Amino acid sequence: MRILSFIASVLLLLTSLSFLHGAEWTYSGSTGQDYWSNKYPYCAGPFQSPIDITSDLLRFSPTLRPIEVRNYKLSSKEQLTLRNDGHSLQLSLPPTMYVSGLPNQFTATQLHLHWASSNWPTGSEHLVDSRQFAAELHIVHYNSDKYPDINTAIDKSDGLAVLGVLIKIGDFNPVYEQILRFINGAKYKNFEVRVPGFNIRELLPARLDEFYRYDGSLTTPPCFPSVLWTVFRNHVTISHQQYLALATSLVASSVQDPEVNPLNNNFRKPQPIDSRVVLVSFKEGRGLHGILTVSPPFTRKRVVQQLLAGDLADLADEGLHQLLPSGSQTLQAGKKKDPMSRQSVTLAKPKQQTKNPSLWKKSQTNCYVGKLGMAENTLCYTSLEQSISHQLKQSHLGNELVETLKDTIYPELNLKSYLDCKSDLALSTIRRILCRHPTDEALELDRSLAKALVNHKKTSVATKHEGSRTKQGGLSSAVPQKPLRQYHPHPWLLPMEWED
Ligand code: 3TV
Ligand code: ZN
Repeated sequence: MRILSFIASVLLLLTSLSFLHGAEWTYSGSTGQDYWSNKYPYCAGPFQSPIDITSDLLRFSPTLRPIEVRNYKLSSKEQLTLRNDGHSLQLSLPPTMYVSGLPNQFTATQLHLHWASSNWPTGSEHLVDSRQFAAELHIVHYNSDKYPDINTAIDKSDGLAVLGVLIKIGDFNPVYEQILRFINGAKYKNFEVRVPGFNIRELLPARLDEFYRYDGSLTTPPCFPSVLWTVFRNHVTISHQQYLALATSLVASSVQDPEVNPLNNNFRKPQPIDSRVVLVSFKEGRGLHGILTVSPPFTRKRVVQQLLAGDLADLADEGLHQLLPSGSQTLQAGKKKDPMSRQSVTLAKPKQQTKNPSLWKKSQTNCYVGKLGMAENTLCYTSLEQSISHQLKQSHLGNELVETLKDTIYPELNLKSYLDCKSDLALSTIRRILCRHPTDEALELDRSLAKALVNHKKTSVATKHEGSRTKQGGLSSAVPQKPLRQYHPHPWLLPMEWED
């Protein structure tokens, strides 16, 4: 008897110690999102989610295939598990459900929700034109062509695909009620309740062919950049009462925990865009100004080829603007006919660095992060450049190597990334390529770009190594009067033979 009561006391002590230790991570307080990267370095890395989907990031892509959901209509005989995991309300999904219309087949594993509080119904993770919605549904899938299960896929660059549905408060939603009516059975952390199957398709908006697509991450720790995001353009509604049920019924702590924390405000704030673009499957603007078409691959290639070959007169007349990012800052033209005078230009925003760049790996859709790979895949340039430069500076390898990388590898990575519609082309890359052609045209083009970079310098606080700086720190022209050193073009920078 004594032994039993001793064991019981030890167990009790251990349980209370786990309370003292507290949750691994939370959305606010000392383990809140600002501190996630202390334990989960990817959370401060590149290509994080969610993002604010603003119109300057959008590129229409006619090649995006509509999402097709398969076996989403579940029989009511099928039993699903609704669980409070302390961070969200999660519903398990059977492996018969999958999506196609993506680069691989992705099998469903779970869905969950993000929301805010009862008095402030703005808890979506993705924002559209800086507008936050009441809540957001995520249906998580893993790449079942390549990986046997979610646990294997979760940290792989092409591992996950999440469908995001923006939720507004409006009409009562009978399909969301299929979940919400069981919410009280999942009141405390780790509580779960059985839910009969229903038609999961009806949780989604009617149109599955209109969406935003970008490469991102888990929005929760460990924040792996392994998610191909599809956020549907059209929202769904739930009633105010349904929203209140979500915002007020759940507790983030376990039933034994003396501290009772409401489970709400479980949304991550928008993350830096990191030179990414957001592809859109639809063209008509709905108050979205300036959805820019991705120039056809052929045009992109031709213009890049002209730039590499130094065919700059034509480029100045009609082509260079097609390389440039679009958006808020306007490039001032040189004296001659200026292709940029009618264009707006968005300049890359400052990037974050991960605490542990050595952990980086090939990111979601063909973007390599923190690792130089001679793969034919697109390499995401800006964050890569920053992480490598940062690492080299830390390891005292000196500027020479950084400069060589800037001259050779980074421009190539940026071009590849741009040609694959994953990012805009950094102005500094165009200027570095112009450097190779010390002609009048190059000089003139470069002056316009220099102005753009000056503006960029003024607005950017963190991108210290971007652009060409003199030793005194002033901005120099990218086109030297005489080449500073003999230039042997890297083979990658020779005019390419394009396949179409
Ligand atoms: F895979 C997930 C997500 F994509 C998971 S599973 C567990 C991660 C350790 C998750 F909890 C999520 F919240 C997301 S999300 O990026 O869709 N929010
Ligand atoms: Zn989520």
